[in-house]
Amino acid sequence: MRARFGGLEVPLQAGALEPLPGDYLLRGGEVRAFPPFRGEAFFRHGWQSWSLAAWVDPREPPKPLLPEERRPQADDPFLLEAGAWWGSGLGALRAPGGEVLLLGALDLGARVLGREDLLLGRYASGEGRWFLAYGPEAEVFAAYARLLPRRLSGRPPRVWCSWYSFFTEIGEALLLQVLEEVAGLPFEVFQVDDGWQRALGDWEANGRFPRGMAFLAERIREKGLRAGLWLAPFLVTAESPLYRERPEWLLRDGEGRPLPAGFNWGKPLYALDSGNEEVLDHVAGLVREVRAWGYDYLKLDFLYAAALPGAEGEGRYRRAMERIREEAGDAYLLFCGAPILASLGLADGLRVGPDAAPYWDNEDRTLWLHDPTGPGLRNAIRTTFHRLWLGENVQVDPDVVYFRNRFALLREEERRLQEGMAHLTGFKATSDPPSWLTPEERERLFAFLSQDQRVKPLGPHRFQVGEEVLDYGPVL
Ligand code: 9PG
Repeated sequence: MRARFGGLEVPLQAGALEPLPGDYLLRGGEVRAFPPFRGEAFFRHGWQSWSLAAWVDPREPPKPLLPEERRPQADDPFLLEAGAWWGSGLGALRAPGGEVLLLGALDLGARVLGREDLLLGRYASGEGRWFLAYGPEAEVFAAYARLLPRRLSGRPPRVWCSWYSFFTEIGEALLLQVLEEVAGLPFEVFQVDDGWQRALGDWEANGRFPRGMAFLAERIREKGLRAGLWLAPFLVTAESPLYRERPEWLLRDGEGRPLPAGFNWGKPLYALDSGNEEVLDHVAGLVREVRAWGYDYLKLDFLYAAALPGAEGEGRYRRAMERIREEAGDAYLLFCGAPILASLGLADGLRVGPDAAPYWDNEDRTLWLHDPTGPGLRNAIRTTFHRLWLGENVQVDPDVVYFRNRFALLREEERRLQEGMAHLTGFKATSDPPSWLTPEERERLFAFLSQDQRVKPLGPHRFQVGEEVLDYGPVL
């Protein structure tokens, strides 16, 4: 079997082959495409928001991400443990002339291996459809994206989020103060992040929110803002009351042990079994409750937990998220730590990279732990940049921009690149409390929120953004 793209012939192994206008549709549980050129770079697409998406050297095998405990929250563990370059859902090879051969799954649960001489696509179970295209990078990625689910409504929101300045150290008094400070800046959403809940799995206000979460939502709405709330609905730790009270709700491995879901907040993480109807009722009840409190912007985080152990769990994940989507009605749902392709059509907003941080890179983690998923602008920009092609399917969230110099180690060019990502995607957020800003910084935040800059591509990595030219090449 062969696919023909102008003068280029690509030998294939697949169950079936059908020409689409200009491209091809393949079928099969496993398909192979043998490029008639040596692939100079492989586009490896990480599984979820924080997982690496980048062009890599197919001749240099990936280094194992450390520590092992973090793998389940860094990527589909299979992709990290295979010892070769595997990606989630799609993969592409760049030809010496710069053209790109892309193999992308059209059904859930797919992985793609890339070598200089091969693209191999495999569904974790059963058969499925594949898209194959060759041509200029932007065109083949856009053609693939057109075949994926879409959900786009209105312009992306402008968000103040508590995480990147206060982390879990939030409370009612502090947030009411910031709420006063943000008046006069054109935000639309005031989003309370991690730190309000009693424990993972125990989604009631803790002692630092003495008047409860509905009270805070009312104060936010009085200011003309939408109230936003963070939840990690499928995550628990061994200290969560749910862990003891509902042991049958835990996702378990073949030997009956709770399946490791990562390590964070100094503790091992576990997942609720999203295939269990009672778990879905519980999560739907949670969404109903926070909506009744007055929150209509929900940041649903660590969602990969509902899809573990990896690609195998994507169908189960999607059914769970469909249930949440139904329950949430017209609330804005921002998915985070979320399997990317399995979230399309359900999420309003989707985080497409690692967390921003007020520094460029944590070099120990990059160098010794081979971990491109940790917080830092370098990691956030690199992976987000490689997912901008999803911008017609979902509002892509590049994470927050920093305007403050207080408690920050960023250079001017680094800030500008991150601010540029917000202009490229239209998704504008910050965690800066206005009282931490100098008058000039506040001016800049005001301009950021109130003016949409015109974006003009000047090359594959260069953009004119308003008056500035930004070059992302060196970061990628
Ligand atoms: C709250 C935070 C913020 C943030 C989210 C998410 O890989 N990790 O260990 C890892 C931990 C936390 C994390 C991202 C990755 O942050 O992205 O915006 O909501 O949770 O705890």
